[in-house]
Amino acid sequence: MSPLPFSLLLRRCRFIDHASSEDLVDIAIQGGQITEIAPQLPQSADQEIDVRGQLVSPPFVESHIHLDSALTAGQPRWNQSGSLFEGIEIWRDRKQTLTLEDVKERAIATLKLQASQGVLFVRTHADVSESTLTALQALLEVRQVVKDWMTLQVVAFPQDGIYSNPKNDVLLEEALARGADAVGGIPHYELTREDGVCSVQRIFELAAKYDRLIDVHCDEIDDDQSRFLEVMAACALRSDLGPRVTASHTTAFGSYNNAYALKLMNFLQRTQMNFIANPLINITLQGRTDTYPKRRGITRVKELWRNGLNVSLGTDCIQDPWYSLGTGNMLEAAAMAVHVCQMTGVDEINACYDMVTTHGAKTLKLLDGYGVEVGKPANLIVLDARDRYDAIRRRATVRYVISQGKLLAQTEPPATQWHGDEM
Ligand code: 17E
Ligand code: FE2
Repeated sequence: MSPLPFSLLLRRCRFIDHASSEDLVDIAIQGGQITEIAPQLPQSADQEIDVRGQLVSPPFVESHIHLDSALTAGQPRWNQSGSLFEGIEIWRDRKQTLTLEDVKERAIATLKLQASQGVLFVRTHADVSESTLTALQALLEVRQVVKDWMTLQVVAFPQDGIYSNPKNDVLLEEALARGADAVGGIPHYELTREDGVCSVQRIFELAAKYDRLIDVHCDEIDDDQSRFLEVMAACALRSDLGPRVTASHTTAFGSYNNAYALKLMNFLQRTQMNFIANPLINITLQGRTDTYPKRRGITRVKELWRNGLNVSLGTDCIQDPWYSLGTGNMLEAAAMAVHVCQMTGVDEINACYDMVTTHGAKTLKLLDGYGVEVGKPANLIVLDARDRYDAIRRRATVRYVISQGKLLAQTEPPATQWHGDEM
């Protein structure tokens, strides 16, 4: 009896875990799963792709983006100061005109842009401090629409604070009842420090009540006195929820004095919580009130990573009130982290690649659903690169994107024709 053909066979793959080896493998896919990985598989398949020694990696994970505001830059006006707070004010005006169609169209266009560049897992924030909950409802619907090619998580994010308006607490809870995957918050933007502390406690209470993950915009400010991360750490320790908790941005950590930062780092290690840095955005939003020397305004990525904490990187924005640029390419975020966090050693560059793949998967709790291994769902990408370092250095093109066993997108790398003199 002849062996069953596979639905998809990738020939001559360079496996990311041993990219330096010259041994190439074939990867066989059937029924949406990876069924075999071995050199020169003798069987045939419905579709075969010769990868010609290019790098096979698990897909990119976008652990932090705001899909509700993506592709709105300039509406109703441009951010002149470049600050976070002007961005929040512009968005407050823009969000009055949201419709389900408007949010869904922009979110799906952004997800396609990211998927075509190898992103198959996304965590988006949805602003729930808006009385109709349009952004949240639209993104919950998008989660369903894209589920056959993209896994989307939605965080209920009260952009204006939980206590700035008495309705916001009710809206946040309603968002969880409707099915948001995680509870968010913004303690540094609450009216008082006490409100900020209460907001963190409320987020943990809601996460326990609805059994959801936590992802808080925490201390996204250059104020060295903004210390809500310690409150998150205390709540994580007391609730034992640590691995289900994420602190996003935490840029004030870059401004804390070293004595405090050292003490805090020890507490954080005990929590096992996750961190997300958004280097493209925070290198532009922060430091705006400094003259010179001007702070970088990014959290202590290298130190968190060296201390064994899980750190991933997000894009945060694509053409919105906070950032008018953006391509959705995770290698751009990784390359910016290499520069801004001075992670230029080869092991550090490789770690920045892991921060947009495996570390993001850990933050999103993808668990056994992620990774290029026999028995796992067939989600993988092929990059025009030799290894992780090469991929980041050249912002390598993602040649093929395989999602749930099927070829989803394919891109040719740019090719130059040299017309000058031969030398
Ligand atoms: N909202 C916020 O509070 N911080 C950000 N970086 C963005 C939106 C993009
Ligand atoms: Fe954000």
